[in-house]
Amino acid sequence: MISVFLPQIILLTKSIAFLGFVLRSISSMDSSSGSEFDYLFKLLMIGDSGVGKSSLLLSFTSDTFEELSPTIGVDFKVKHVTIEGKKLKLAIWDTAGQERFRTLTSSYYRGAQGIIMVYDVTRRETFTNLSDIWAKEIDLYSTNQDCIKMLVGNKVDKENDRVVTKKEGIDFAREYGCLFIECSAKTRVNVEQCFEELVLKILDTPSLTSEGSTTVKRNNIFSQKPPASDASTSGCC
Ligand SMILES: Nc1nc2c(ncn2[C@@H]2O[C@H](COP(=O)(O)OP(=O)(O)OP(=O)(O)O)[C@@H](O)[C@H]2O)c(=O)[nH]1
Ligand SMILES: [Mg+2]
Repeated sequence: MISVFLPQIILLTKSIAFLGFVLRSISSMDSSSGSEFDYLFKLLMIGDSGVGKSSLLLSFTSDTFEELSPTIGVDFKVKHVTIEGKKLKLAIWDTAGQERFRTLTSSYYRGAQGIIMVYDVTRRETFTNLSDIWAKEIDLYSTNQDCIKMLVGNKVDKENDRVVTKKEGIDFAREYGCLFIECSAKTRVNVEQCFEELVLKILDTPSLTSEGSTTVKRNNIFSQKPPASDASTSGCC
């Protein structure tokens, strides 16, 4: 009997551990950098497994590049930045690209002001899946009509293996109304620019920064509603 429920029990245990990790991350960030900020933005990273979402996030938040395991469910990091004199708290959700987590990750689109769609310039299917899968996911699950999308072609350090041209990226971004950048989590080329350009565009969009939007202004992240999917039952991490 127990063996029937064993996978659910494992997932529940992992979920509780993940929730604890999230709360610890948030509180440690707050205590180290102060809780003062002008805006809290929720950013979401999506794209096929292996395109480098977690590596980009690590590169951005910790200036490091290391071999990572595929993300299980979702991961979460906070980064404080000051842009154009505004103190910003970025809550960045890094989703798993593997299909088996799709129902779980779909609930994390809610309330995001920015969505980063990542593909691997050396793997064409990760590019074609942008229109086949990821743009459709955004249409279905994003709740912010004016949410800013950023298309990111990652792994440009592997120029010899490139199969998706820069022009194809630009054309896609134009068609889908996204910002666009090519970068490398490994060499850190354009990594900061990627997040900075996205945030600048969010700051430039009144509906995303005005009172009454889902942006939390001068407030604590604990007052923000958690994603619709309850991490304690979703099997994340
Ligand atoms: N050469 C190179 N390798 C990279 C780069 N970014 C990521 N990788 C490698 O690509 C592989 C996948 O990276 P991840 O960051 O785990 O990919 P992911 O998109 O988070 O994958 P999932 O969590 O499964 O969705 C790892 O072996 C990374 O070391 C990059 O810019 N250049
Ligand atoms: Mg990952």
